[in-house]
Amino acid sequence: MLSARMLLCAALLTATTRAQPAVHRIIFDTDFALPPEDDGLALAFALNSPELDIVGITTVAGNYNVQRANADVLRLLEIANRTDLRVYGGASRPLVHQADAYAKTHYGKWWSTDPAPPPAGGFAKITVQAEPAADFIARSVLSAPGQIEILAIGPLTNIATALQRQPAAARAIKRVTIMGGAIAALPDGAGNMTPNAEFNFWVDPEAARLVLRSGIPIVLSPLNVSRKTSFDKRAFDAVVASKTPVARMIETQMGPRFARDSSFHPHMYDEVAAASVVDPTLVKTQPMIVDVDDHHGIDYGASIGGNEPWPGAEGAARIEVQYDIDNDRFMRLFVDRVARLPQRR
Ligand SMILES: [Ca+2]
Repeated sequence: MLSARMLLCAALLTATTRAQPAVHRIIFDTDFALPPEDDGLALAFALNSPELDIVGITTVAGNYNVQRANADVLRLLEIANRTDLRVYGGASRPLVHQADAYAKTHYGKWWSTDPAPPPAGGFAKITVQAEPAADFIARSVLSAPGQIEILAIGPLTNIATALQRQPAAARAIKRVTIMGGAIAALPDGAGNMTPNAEFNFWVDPEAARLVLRSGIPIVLSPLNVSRKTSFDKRAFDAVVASKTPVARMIETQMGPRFARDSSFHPHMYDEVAAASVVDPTLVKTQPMIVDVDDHHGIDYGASIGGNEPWPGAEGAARIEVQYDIDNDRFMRLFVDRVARLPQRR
């Protein structure tokens, strides 16, 4: 029979456990570039969020090529004194998508073969791991089934490649939170690369379709919710005032832009996806069937979401789609976290 003292101890232990934030073991999959790119701000946020245990960072071509993603992310880890984290170089090209004249004259340098320019402060001394990103993803999730999530904030090439090489990985991944897509059936659902296609999905439509159809539990953070947010001068000033090494880098990278135009207020994309893992109550989601058009026609890369199955979407999966955000609370959390001094774990 349990004594009163033992029951009290058990109650205290339960209360202590409840007070701790839930820790998410995540792989941070990114078409990285330093701020003003959103991946840079999202990683600055993630590094200072005790709810996130980053088990590895994987890079992919998207905003720029993978050489630049590697150089910039390694540099941010040095600035943030987080060289304990490992970076795995990923896909330099989408699964199928070939760069054409449209790709080369519109946003994105995923197709470029240029060497990476030196990031702010010069190239980092640390380097990427020898293991390719897709192999790291598959190995990690298969060695800890049901425990590891992926925060996917670039084209989904690495995850799709991991699933092609190791199909069993789909059942081992706990969840993927994706910044990608735009849902026309919800408000603010236009594309930003073509009239209907969002950039990450458009760069690698075949990968996006494969991952969305994989059966992995997925939360989608589409353009619809990004368009309700912005990183304005007030938020910038609050981050800069902390004078941490990361804040000084953000000031160097973004200060001239805000100095030219104090009304500059870029939307927040990857930052929303990251914050929604830390605090899911920041966003509202609804279940929808979402699929991606991989026909090389006028809607290549467009995501389509519906409440019920429709012809052509056979095999598409029902996922959680973010459609609204408490922007004031999100911004408070974002600024608070980015302005902290990074801590090694
Ligand atoms: Ca990104």
